[in-house]
Amino acid sequence: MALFLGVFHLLVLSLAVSAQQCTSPGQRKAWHKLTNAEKTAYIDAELCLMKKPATLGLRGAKTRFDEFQSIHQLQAYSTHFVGSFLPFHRLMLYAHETALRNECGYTGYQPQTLSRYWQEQLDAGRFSRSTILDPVYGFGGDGARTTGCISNGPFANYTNSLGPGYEITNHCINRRINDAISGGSAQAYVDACLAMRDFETAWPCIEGQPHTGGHAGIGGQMGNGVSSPGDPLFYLHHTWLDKIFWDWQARDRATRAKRIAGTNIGPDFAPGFPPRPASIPKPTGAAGDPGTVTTLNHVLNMYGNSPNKTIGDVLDIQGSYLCYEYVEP
Ligand SMILES: [Cu+2]
Repeated sequence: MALFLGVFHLLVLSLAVSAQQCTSPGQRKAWHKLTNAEKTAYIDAELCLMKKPATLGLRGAKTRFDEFQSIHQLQAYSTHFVGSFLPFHRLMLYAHETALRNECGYTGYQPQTLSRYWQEQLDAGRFSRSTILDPVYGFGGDGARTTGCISNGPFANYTNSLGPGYEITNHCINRRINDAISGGSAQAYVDACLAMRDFETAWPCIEGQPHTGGHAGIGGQMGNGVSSPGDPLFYLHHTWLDKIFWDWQARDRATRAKRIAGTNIGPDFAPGFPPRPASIPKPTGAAGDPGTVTTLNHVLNMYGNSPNKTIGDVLDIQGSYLCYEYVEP
C-alpha cells in the first residue's frame, strides 16, 4: 500500500510538473534572417502599440508604447548595475512581446513565433550600414545632422513624450550612430562573457561591453540609460542580450537557471544615466529580498504592463512562466 501511494504521489507530482512545463516554446529569430513580410509584421505591431492610448496612468506616458518605456524610466537606478539587471530586462521584453501579441494581433507569421533579436556581432563596427536600419524593412537610419531626429523609416514621425532621461517633453526619436563605438558588440566580447564561470562575473560582463556597444553605438535616445526604450531598437538590442544571457545559462542550465546573486542597491549616479530628479522617488531595489543581496524572491515590477514576477519565475526561459527559445541566426 505504501509503495502504491508512493508511486501514486510520484505520478501526481510529475503530472503537476508537466502541466507547468513549456512544451512548445515560442521562437525568437534573428532580424537578419526574417523575410520582408516577417519584418513588416513586427514593425506594424510596434506601430500599433504606438497608436494605442496609454491606460495605466504612468507619469507622462501617452501611448501603450510609452508605458513600456515608463517601466524603465521609473526604475533605471534600481535595475542597472544590480543583480536583477538581466532578469528585469528579460521580463520587460516578455511584457512588451505579450502586448504586441495580445493588443496588436502580432503572431510573427506563425503561431508561437515571437520577439526578434538583433544579432549585433554581424554589424559590429559598421552599425550605420546595418540592414536593421533599412528605411522600408527596418527601423530607419541615423539621426539628421541638424536635429538628431531619425528622418526616414516607419518611426520617423513618432512623437516621444518621455525623455530624454527623466524629462517629460514631446520630441522625436533621435540617434547618433557611431560605428567605432558599435565595435563593442563584437563576437569577441560576447565570447568573453560566455566564458565566465559564474553569475557574479557573467552579469557585469554582459552589462558591460555588449550592452554598451549597442546602446552607445546607436546613440541619441538609445544612448540614454534612463529613456532608451523610447527607440524601438531597444527591444531588438535587449533581446540579443537576453539571448547571450540564455546561451550562458544553457551551458549549465541545472545550476545557472536557478541561481542569482549581486547587490540590489543601485548607484546614485552612473555615466550615461541622467541624475534622478527629486520628484521621482528613489526605487527600493530590495523588493522581496531580505537584505541587500538580490535573491530569487526579488520582485520585478512591471507597473501594470504585465504581472509582476520574481526573479525565480524568469530565470529559466522554458520554465513555469516564460516559454520561448532562441533560433540561431
Ligand atoms: Cu535598461
